[in-house]
Amino acid sequence: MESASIPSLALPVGVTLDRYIMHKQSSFPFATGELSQLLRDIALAGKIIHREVNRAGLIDLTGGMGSQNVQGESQQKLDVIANIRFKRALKNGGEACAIISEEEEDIIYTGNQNGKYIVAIDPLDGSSNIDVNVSIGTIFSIYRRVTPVGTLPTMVDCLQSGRKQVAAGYILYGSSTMLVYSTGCGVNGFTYDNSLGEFILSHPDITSPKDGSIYSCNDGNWELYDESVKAYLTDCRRKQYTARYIGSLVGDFHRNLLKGGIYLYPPTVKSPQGKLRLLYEGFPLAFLAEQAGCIATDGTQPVLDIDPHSLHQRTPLYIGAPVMVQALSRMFQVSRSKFQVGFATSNLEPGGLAETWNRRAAPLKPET
Ligand code: AFP
Repeated sequence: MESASIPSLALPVGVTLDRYIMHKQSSFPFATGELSQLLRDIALAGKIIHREVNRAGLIDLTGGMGSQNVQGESQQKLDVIANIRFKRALKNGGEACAIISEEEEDIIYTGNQNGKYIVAIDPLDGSSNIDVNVSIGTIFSIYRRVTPVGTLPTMVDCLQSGRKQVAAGYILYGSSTMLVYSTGCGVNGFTYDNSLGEFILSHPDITSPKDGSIYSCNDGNWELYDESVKAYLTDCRRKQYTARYIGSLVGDFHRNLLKGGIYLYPPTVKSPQGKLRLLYEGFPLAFLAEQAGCIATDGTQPVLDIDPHSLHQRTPLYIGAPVMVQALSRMFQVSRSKFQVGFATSNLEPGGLAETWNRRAAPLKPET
């Protein structure tokens, strides 16, 4: 029998991701294990990216490719590598019939027409931070296909409501590598143990604080923000909240999830629909946020209620602690009622309503 002092000499390692996934699967009597396998495929690719990210500076993996992705953003070598790694893992796994990736314009057919699932993925988000050793991440979202198994998946499978996600998560390559995911029954976080090569449950049942004092946005865009966003941010400054912004959505979201805060990426005149992508940034993070007790809105409606109409659709994103997001939403409401028109992001386009409001709101010039 172990004496009372022995366990402290050999502390238990904890629950591995694999065991956790299997355990969760056993609580669904009709589960086939395919979603579990899909999550394990993603975790495996994540381990490989972890390895590449960690030695990037040593084996010439930093820097740009000299090419652009479908968004017109310059591709980093690791963007391309991560895309290949995830595609390969998902194709070889066999559970996914199609992939939507930030790096590719069209639906990627895996060749597994019997696969039940669709995966939307940003293989490496925040990649402009790679060269300077700042946190980056992978974001993923999983849907069950709606067209019959055995046929070629279509746009109908790929453009489903965010509420139809069966799982979503991210891998954060930061001071440690973490995988955080939800299948709709809470959010759990696993930290990668390099020596074991395993993700270990470190953050069970993540619940985010209801309120917070961190706000995260690109202050350099201030002049391009709508008046209600400026009013909210001014209030954050007045309250002496803490400004924190990495420029890696996963890192910014993760910090605020754990500590309590709000992340804002509003539409600007430059990006009238917002900069972030709905399918592989907005939807998965909104799914996790709601699961952890947070709110995600585009300024008019919950992000998960947005109707997707294209693979690389963009969205404004305000996400985080409910008290903070509600305070911001009140500012939007005031602004809407002031102008007595519905607020839509298309209104920010040149010639759109916002431009008209601004013209109307400008101080009247003397007649003569
Ligand atoms: P990259 O992957 O091209 O670096 O884009 C990352 C991102 O979409 C998101 O992760 C950041 O929050 C956001 O862009 C930062 O963008 P700004 O530089 O416009 O603040």
